[in-house]
Amino acid sequence: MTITITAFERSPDRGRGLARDMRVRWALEEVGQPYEVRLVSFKAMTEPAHLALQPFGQIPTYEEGDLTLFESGAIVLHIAERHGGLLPDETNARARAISWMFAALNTVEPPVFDHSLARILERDQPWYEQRLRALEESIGKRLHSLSARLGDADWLDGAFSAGDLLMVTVLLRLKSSNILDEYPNLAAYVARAEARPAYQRAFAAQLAVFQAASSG
Ligand code: GTB
Repeated sequence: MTITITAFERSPDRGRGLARDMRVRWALEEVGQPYEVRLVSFKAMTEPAHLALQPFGQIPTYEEGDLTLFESGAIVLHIAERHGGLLPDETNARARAISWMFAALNTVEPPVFDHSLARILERDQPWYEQRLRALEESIGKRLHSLSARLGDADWLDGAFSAGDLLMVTVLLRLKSSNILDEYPNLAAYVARAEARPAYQRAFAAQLAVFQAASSG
């Protein structure tokens, strides 16, 4: 059955792989599932056809036969459950990998995402510097704990899993700041993940969308 996901027709990240279709593309590449991409404009995202797939008018979505999913974390979990390679077989190890998926999205992503939004949208506010410092403090707390847990391991809990995939997509948002430099093991963790052939294929595919839009 054909898998179709949605992505920005023109991603504001200019092909840096920061929009949330990237994690879905990467998961599909890791498990070797081919997929098609339907590019949507900001206008189309507000229209009924897209809202029927994604009630909040966002990307990504996932369609496979009569199954439609939204929320990138749920989509990655679905892919990991249906195909081998992203979750361990052993029950407890599998549950721990899923804990890391939730940790990435619920514990680490919120301050990281708010920080990147603040840098884009709140620069002109009189309280900008104060807000940035507060967010950096929150991020620092999370990264300190994550770095301590990772130690000198390659991945968070044994083999590379969907937990690592989501965590790395979150940490990648920090690349344009110098925040990760303070945590060499986390910077190496991100680099290790970026070197995975599946990541590189996914990155190239989303970059090609930006390049095509720029040349058209
Ligand atoms: N919780 C949802 C999920 O995980 O699927 C959140 C989805 C989401 O935030 N989608 C964003 C979106 O559709 C795109 S990824 N936004 C439009 C809207 O809400 O109206 C977030 C994003 C946007 C831009 C950049 N960037 O330019 O760097 C990076 C990430």
